[in-house]
Amino acid sequence: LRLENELRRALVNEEFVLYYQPQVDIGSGRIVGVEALIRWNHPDKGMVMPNHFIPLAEESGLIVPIGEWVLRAACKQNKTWQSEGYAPIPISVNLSMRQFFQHNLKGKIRHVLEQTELDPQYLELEITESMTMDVDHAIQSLLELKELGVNVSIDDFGTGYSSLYYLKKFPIDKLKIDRSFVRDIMVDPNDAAIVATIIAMTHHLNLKVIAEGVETEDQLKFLYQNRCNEVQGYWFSPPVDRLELEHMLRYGI
Ligand code: G
Ligand code: G
Ligand code: MN
Ligand code: NA
Repeated sequence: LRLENELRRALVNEEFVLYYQPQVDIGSGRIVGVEALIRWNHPDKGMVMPNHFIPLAEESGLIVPIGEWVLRAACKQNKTWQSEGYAPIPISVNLSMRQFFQHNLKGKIRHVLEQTELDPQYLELEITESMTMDVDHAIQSLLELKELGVNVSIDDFGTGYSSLYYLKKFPIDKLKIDRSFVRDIMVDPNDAAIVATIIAMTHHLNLKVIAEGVETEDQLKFLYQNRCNEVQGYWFSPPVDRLELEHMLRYGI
């Protein structure tokens, strides 16, 4: 209960901050997107990583107001970058299950877009496969998001409930290949085959694809040869604070 109360206080005192990890176009090396990732700048403990508080936030329901804070902060920051003259790029925000299924998700997101004046095409929402298990509900929610004009990607693709059924049924834009597959592409032929096949499939289905967790040049080469559009990972940059991200937006990675 103490952590839960601390999370409530953190919301009130605005102790959360966003970090940003660049998403890179594999052909040009340019930053074509950023993923917003929450951190907790705790008054005593310093910067606390999300795996230390997101699970409790999800259990307690606090993930809904925290997620709303993330959404608003990400949209606001992206709008600010555009006003400052940076080339417009989409910002990705992770949605939790509870957020995805909350009442009037569309209205809430529309409200944030209106408040921050961010063009919806520059917001991407990441959902996970587990959120698509209730197929009809998921399709309904996704259609509402599409009506807003935002983009939707499936995060950690390949690790969850993997029905190929929804890939043609669901109005999504992009798959994010989970880093557990990318990690071993150079050592495990099965993982190499899985990654190559996911990429080929996205091209046939007219979806975009990004590989997560790229840490080596060999992995990058493999992904390039297999026609992956975009990459994200420590090879380019870990998640960084606003100032470091702005430096990369200006001068490249
Ligand atoms: O860098 P990283 O340690 O940031 O993230 C760890 C985990 O926390 C990832 O699975 C990521 O999806 C999750 N996470 C990070 N930021 C958010 C957020 O804003 N909302 C939700 N729901 N999950 C997040
Ligand atoms: O689950 P999700 O993809 O939303 O969260 C992204 C998580 O992956 C964050 O914790 C981020 O710090 C981490 N991450 C990003 N790039 C890499 C990488 O190259 N290697 C590893 N091991 N983790 C990464
Ligand atoms: Mn993600
Ligand atoms: Na992921």
